[in-house]
Amino acid sequence: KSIEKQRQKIQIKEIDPCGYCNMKPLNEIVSHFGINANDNDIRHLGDGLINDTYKVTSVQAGDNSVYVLQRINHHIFKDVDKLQRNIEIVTRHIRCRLEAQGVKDPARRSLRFLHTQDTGKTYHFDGEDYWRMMVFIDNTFTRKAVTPDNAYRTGTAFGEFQYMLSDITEVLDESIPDFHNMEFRLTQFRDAVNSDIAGRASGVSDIIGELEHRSEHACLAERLHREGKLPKRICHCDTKVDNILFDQEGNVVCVIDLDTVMPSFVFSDFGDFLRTAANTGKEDDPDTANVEFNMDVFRQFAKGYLESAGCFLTPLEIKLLPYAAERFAYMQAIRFLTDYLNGDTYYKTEYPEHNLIRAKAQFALLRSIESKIDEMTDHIHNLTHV
Ligand code: GN1
Ligand code: MG
Repeated sequence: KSIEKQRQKIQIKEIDPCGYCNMKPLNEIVSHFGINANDNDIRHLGDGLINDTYKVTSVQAGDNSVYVLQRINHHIFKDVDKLQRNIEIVTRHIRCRLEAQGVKDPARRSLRFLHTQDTGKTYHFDGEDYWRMMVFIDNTFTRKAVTPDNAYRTGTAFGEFQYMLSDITEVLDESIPDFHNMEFRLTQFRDAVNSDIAGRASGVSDIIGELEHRSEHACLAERLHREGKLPKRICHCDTKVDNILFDQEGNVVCVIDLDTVMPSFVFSDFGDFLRTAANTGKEDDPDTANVEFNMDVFRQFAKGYLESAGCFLTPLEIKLLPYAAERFAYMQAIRFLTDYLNGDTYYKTEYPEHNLIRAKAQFALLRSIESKIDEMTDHIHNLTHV
């Protein structure tokens, strides 16, 4: 039933043909990639907040292929050339691995980007905006909600994604520098507290104190890395359930949304998924009594993740998976509160206290996670004996 709903949602979004973006005719844009499309064969797709996305049906004789066109948000991803280089390396590597394993239909299991005819690059710059095109993977669906079952499948998918990338020899760039660097996020936070540009710091001294109190523990990964005990690996860094394409039977087909793929601690993928998916409340729940850490989702996600990633993780990485959940609730509380103190310049807000409400909800989630660390540790131990 939920697949049917998703399908209806996708169809509704695809109704409105969309010939222009930012006053630019989109069929002119796609022609740089060698694709011919009429205005009404280009439609809005999905509801991403960062990039603008369109579905394009080619009208070329002999080619009724379907593609995805995206305008890349280069205010967030400032170096598009490096961004696309990362994505090309990763998708090529995954495809080679899948081909070597002899999996059925490797072309559907990894994103494929088109090259422009003029520069041969996988993006087109029109003097103002950056565009890219990829092949549309048909008969797949995204899901918004997390159940223990899709948490398990999502865990195996993100674990396998990391596993397939664990032997890449090229060095990838950070498409957003210091994106998941906790020490850097704390520096930004402390700068915001000290400059107090919006005059909001005195009203939130309690939560500032609570977060400061936990700051050393939150930076454990950075310290272990400096001591040479914890590696960085290629991670997805935006592990939401809606960044996975499922088929009609609920099997995982492909991991998408690769903009934030970069070197990070494996905790990024494990922790950020649980931060979003294992919260019984909303990310911005005004009633923190709704917010709790859902252990069923944790158990299923951890099981799936370890089944596919357990083979390459070090014992220390495995042992610290419960810390990963803490780290990301903490990091997001810091990021929301920083934005509140800066006068709401990064995240879109719907009302003046929105970022503070978000920070408080993330802090409530953190408290719940803290109360379950022992239970989580036991579960990981039972799965792996680490
Ligand atoms: C941003 O809007 P969304 O879900 O793509 C942010 C994430 C945060 C998230 C919090 C590039 O992601 O890191 O976890 O908001 N992405 C960026 O809701 O900053
Ligand atoms: Mg997405």
